Amino acid sequence: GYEPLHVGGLPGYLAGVAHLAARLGGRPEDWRVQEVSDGNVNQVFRVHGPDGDVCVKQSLPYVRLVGESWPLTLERIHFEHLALLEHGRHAGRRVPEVLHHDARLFLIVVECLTPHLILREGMTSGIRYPHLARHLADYLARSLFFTSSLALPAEAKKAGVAAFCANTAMCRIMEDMVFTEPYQVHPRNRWTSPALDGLAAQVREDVPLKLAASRLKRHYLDTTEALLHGDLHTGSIMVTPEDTRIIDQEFAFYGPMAFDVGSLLAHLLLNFFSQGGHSTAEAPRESYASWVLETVEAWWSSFQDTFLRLWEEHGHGAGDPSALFTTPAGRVALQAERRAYLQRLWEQGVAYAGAELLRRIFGLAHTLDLERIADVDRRATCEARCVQLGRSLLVEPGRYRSVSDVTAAAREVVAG
Ligand code: SR1
Ligand code: MG
Repeated sequence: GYEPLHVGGLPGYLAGVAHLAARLGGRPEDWRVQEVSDGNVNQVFRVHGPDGDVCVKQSLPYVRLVGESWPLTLERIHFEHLALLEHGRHAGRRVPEVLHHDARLFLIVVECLTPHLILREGMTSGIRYPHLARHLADYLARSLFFTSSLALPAEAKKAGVAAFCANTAMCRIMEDMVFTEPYQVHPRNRWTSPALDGLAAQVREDVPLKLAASRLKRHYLDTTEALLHGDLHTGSIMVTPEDTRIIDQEFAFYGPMAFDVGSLLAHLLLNFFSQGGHSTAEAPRESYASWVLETVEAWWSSFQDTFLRLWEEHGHGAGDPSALFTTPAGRVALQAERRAYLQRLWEQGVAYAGAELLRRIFGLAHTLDLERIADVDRRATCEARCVQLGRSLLVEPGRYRSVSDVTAAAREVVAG
């Protein structure tokens, strides 16, 4: 019964779902449908009616970025639906409200986020978001903590792992594109300009780098710590100056918390490095670039505070050790253990951030922060900076004990 929907067919479909028709108001002929597909894999439409609007997202049987030559299973929308519900329970309005799920057509309908922009667009245009760091920290801490064994009984945690274990096609994309393809000659790889040919070749010959990437791939494959977003970059976040919403959960699965941490860190750094390419004498970007790094620091600091508070208040899961530490000395040991947990998460996140930075330069999926830099040489300079820091983060994450170690290194890379 599956068929991909088109602009012309959507009003007829939505008219058959009473609560969506009521939300839109008026008659189907009055509804305006716009295709707004922006991500790499699915198709997305906004539908506007006289009384309201909705957003329709549907799986295609292939990767949209590439086309029918790269077939992809349709099930990803079910995992996105499940993840939206689960993360919505913990992070509330940081994720969009689900209005409808159609298992036959492999589609979901969610609230339309208006007047939100994709964060990557906003940051590439130099817009500041004063609440971004706190909102991202809150979303990430809640979505990870409440789906982990720190909060859940063993049975519930294992049921969660089982519910998402079949999102294998999407995990396979990441396994290949993040941890493997950038380190070999591969037909999907591409980069901006011949100026990067030498760096790409160095990456393929770099034994410590390839060992670090392959170890991280095993960590990604073998860890079921929490329900991840699974593709948490600035293109999966929609914002206004007041609001922050996390979208595009089609890669959701139980994996290492550090994968989400590292992905977000990488894309904030990538935007920082792109600012040099957008800077002009009339509109310099130094101050904006500093804001980006301040946001990184504020985000991680707020994440730690929130995660520790959640652990203190809701740490009743099978993996929480607090019942063993009831004496005053025990409480001190427990606090140290919690800080060590976050330190390990940070350093693993640093390594994942390194892998993400590298694959966004040499792999198939690039980002508009860098692609919008019109001058190819300036762009290649920014990209080489991503590679320089990315390699160091991936090979020597232990050098970056704190978030300020990373932001200082990013500044040093730019200063040369
Ligand atoms: C086929 S392109 C897939 C990439 O786009 C998504 O945003 C993910 O990052 C994935 O690696
Ligand atoms: Mg996406």
